[in-house]
Amino acid sequence: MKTVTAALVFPIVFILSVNAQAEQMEKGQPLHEMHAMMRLMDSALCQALEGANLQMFGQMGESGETDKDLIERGSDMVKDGKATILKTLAGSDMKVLHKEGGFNEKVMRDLHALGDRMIHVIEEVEKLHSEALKQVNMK
Ligand SMILES: [Cu+2]
Repeated sequence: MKTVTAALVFPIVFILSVNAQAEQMEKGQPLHEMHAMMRLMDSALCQALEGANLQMFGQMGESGETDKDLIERGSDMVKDGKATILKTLAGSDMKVLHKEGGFNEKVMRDLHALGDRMIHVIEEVEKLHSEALKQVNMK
C-alpha cells in the first residue's frame, strides 16, 4: 500500500512543483524582458554618447582627413543609439509585452520615463553638434 501511495503521490507532487516553477518563471519573465530592454537602452545611450565624443574630436579639425571619418562615424553612432532606444520603447517586442501583460506597471512606467530621458539627452547632444557639423560640411 505504501508503495502504491508513494507511486501516486510523488508524481503528483512533482507535477505540482513543476507547475509552480513554471508559473514563477512566467511571473518573472516580463521583469527579465524589461531588464533586457533596459540593458539594451543603456548600451544604446553609451553608443550615442561615444559617437558624440567622436564627433567632437573630429570637429577639432586637427587630424586631417580622419576628422571627417570621426564625424561621420560619430554621427552614425548617435543616430543608431537613438533609433535603438526608440525601437526598444515602441517596437514589436514592447508591443507584445504590453499585449501579454503580467508585468509590474511601475517598473514599466519607470522604464519608459528612463528611455524618454535618454532620448532627451541624445537630442541635446545632437543640438550641440549640429552647428559644428554644418560648419564642417561647408568646408
Ligand atoms: Cu512598455
